[in-house]
Amino acid sequence: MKITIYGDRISGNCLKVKWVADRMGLAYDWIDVDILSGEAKTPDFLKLNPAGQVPTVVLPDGRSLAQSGAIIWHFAEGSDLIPASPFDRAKMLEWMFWEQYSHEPIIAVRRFHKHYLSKTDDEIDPSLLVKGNACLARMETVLSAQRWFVAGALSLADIALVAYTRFAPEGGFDLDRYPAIRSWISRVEEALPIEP
Ligand SMILES: N[C@@H](CCC(=O)N[C@@H](CS)C(=O)NCC(=O)O)C(=O)O
Repeated sequence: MKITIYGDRISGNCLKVKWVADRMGLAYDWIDVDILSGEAKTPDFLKLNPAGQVPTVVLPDGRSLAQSGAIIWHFAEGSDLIPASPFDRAKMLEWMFWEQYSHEPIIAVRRFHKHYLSKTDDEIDPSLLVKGNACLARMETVLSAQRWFVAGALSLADIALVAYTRFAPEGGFDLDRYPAIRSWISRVEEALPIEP
């Protein structure tokens, strides 16, 4: 029995799960769930994940798991994607929680409104651009001094953060302003590897 991953490739949260599953060499079936047409809210899907969201995975024993951060932690347990030292593991979680609370709700949301809902800049909350650039500036400062977010090596923190950062231009964010971020994106893409 394989793992089943329910996901939509337009979603960075789903891609995090795919990349970690691929990096770990896990056998899985990928089921496309079109979030734009409401497939995550059908009665059948809600039985798998009552929150009506992807990514959702069903493990070979039938148990299901949601939330990209929880899934990638489960998939990567015991691997080099999770640092060995307790402090570094906690630091990795610090970045992953920051991504979910302060980065994804801004950069991914602006991308969704601009790129997928085709809203003009005037129709999008102007604070998203300001806050998104503040996030990117924070990352740029860190990545100007180090190659990876935690413990000198690729970890789940980089994977969580790269997912929507590499899509930031679709949200109207100019990554040419952030050369250290651009180099880091290339490093993460090469290390995983990520298909273009
Ligand atoms: N914090 C969750 C976010 C899950 C989420 O918001 N999923 C979106 C796609 S990125 C979704 O399923 N949207 C469909 C909907 O709400 O109908 C995670 O990291 O997995």
